Amino acid sequence: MITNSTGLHLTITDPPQTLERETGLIGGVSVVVSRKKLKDLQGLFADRNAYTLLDPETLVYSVQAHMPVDEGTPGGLFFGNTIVEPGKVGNEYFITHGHFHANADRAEYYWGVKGEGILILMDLDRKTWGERVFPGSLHYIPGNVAHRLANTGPIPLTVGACWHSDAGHNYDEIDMNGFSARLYEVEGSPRLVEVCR
Ligand code: PAN
Ligand code: ZN
Repeated sequence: MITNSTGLHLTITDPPQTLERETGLIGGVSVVVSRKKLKDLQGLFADRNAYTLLDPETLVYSVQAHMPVDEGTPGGLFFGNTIVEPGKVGNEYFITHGHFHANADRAEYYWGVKGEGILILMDLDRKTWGERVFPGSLHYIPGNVAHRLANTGPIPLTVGACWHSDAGHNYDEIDMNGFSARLYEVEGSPRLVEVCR
């Protein structure tokens, strides 16, 4: 929805959207929701055996996005949240798919709302590192850096995000080559473990 401001001269209205501070959820118009279950994330987790033993209908994460302009519009912004459920496949925490942006130099902000996790980042040299996510954490994701969330806690991890409407998503690179490290629970704590290729 693009507001045509000419009809608004001297009016005072409620905003078309709301943001619930406690939950990070967006209410109002132009909000799209997507959900990823285990069955939608084939090949994402390292332990294929553990994956096949889990219920394919298990929800892994959901995304709410407020998209006031068409995807691909230069100069606009999208605002959303991701909720990653608690869980593991083998010793690997539940994660989002992860992506570079299709317009690779587009940056993004994430911030922690609820729960605890790790934001996993990888640059074009395939160097991978993590930032702890917690309520109040703020994360600047530079352009050309792939990003993925992992829930390392016992409750759903809610993370807010704001990104360019012409950023797009490049999932192919991650489908082909993955991240160079995976986040496992090792001796009770999250650890990034380099992937042998
Ligand atoms: C986020 C992500 C969201 C889901 O809104 O799209 O966390 O992750 P995947 O897109 O990797 O499945 C974002 O980074 N947008 O650019
Ligand atoms: Zn992104």
